[in-house]
Amino acid sequence: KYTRGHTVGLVLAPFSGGQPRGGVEHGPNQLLENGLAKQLRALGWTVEGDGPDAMPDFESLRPAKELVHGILKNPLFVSRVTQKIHELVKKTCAEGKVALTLGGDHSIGMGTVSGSAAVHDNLGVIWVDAHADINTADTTESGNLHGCPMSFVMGIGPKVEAFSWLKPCLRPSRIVYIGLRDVDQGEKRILRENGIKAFSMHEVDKYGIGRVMELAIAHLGADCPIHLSFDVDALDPSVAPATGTPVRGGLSFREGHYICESIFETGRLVSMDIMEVNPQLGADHASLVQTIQVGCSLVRSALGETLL
Ligand code: 5AB
Ligand code: MN
Ligand code: MN
Ligand code: MN
Repeated sequence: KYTRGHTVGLVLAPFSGGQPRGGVEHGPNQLLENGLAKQLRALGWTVEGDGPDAMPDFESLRPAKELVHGILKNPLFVSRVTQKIHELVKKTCAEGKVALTLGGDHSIGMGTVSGSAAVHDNLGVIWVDAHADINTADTTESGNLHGCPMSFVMGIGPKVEAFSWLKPCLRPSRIVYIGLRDVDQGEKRILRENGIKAFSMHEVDKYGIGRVMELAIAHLGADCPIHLSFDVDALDPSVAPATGTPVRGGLSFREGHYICESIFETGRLVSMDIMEVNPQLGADHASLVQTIQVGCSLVRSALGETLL
């Protein structure tokens, strides 16, 4: 069912409220403009959700008055948007389609992971990122919710009133990280205390990406559905420069694609995010084009392009 010849349901998430930099809300539009839907059709997929009026306008969900919870920025706005994304991903998955969410900032992951987990029992999440995105309302030093989605879907840390709709839906053993290299002290403690599997860049260097993917997939188990959340800042900034929080020493072009190919090979990719493409960042037009093209090409690899 999750192989070429079946259906991809696009979920467009033009949202930047989980972090302070403008531009990331144009990610979905730019990925589509670059021909993503057409490219996936060329691979044999039926693609839905890229019609002329498909782009949602989340501005209407911006609350007149925000709730206050410590230093968290826009909690109610992020909550409303991610709840909407949750419903869309859940519906798409329930219809047996691969839910492909185009971000937008990574706070959207609250909606995509919870939406997919609502349909797929025993979901395993592969989170490819320079960052662990597992801060709680207590540990975050920035207050940016794109650094928090994992703790929110796990239900760890203090309850945040705005997010009462979001029920804990992901156990620590169902998570594998790849590409980490900028993890906050509080996050390191959370990873350690919960025994969460993480292949940082150190392990990628040590074992090579081939072995890392064998271990990652083995950790999740031989027959679980898989959600891939790919933050383009996992890639080295020389490969994906147009993103809000670049960190040097990242995945190479091939390592990023190898991750996607390995997950496609399992035949168990049920949902995917491509996040944090910010067309307004990067030094020049060329870095923008490069980043958008690499985003499209990661998705194509996850949906079967590079395997013969
Ligand atoms: B991204 C940081 N840990 O919490 C924080 O880009 C960075 O979705 C978060 O991975 C980066 O603000 C969030 C310092
Ligand atoms: Mn992220
Ligand atoms: Mn990141
Ligand atoms: Mn980022």
